[in-house]
Amino acid sequence: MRARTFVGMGSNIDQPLGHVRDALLQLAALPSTRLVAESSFYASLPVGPRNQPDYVNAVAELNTALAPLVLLAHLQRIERRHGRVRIQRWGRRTLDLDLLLFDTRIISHPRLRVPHPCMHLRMFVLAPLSELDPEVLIPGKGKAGMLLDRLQRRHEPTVHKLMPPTGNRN
Ligand code: ROI
Repeated sequence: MRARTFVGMGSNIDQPLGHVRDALLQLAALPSTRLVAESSFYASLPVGPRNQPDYVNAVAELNTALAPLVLLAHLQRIERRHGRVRIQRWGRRTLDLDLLLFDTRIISHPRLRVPHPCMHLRMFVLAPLSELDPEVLIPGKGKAGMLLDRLQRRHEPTVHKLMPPTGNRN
């Protein structure tokens, strides 16, 4: 069985756009997986400590035959290839890949929680996700587009579109 999954990407050091672009190519090359769509690239203010550079964020839609924990292991391997080191909790990073959604499954495992906790509260996730599919359901929370509208009515915008997708789809 194949699953529709969404992966969030974020980077804020060491040429962030380059990290996110490369990550898209590496996602497209995963076994038993197709890169179905990629969002625009967004610039976003840091959530968490403010004394760090702005982020570049994007979301990729994948269609995969991999199991969630296998996909997670691939994402972590890609992060390591980008020299991912945790300098500080909630601090700057070369590349962060988050498994946001896996069909409409709710996964609660010591190494993986899906939907990604807090994704429904973060404009840097909801803006690119809604661009791909505003109707996509975040189980237990609602549709991405509706959640983004709600956030935008209550808060100043913290994200803006930087550039359109690169067209890596296969
Ligand atoms: N803030 C933004 N804007 N984008 C991110 O990808 C991001 N990732 C994180 C924390 C540190 C929570 N803040 C972020 O992990």
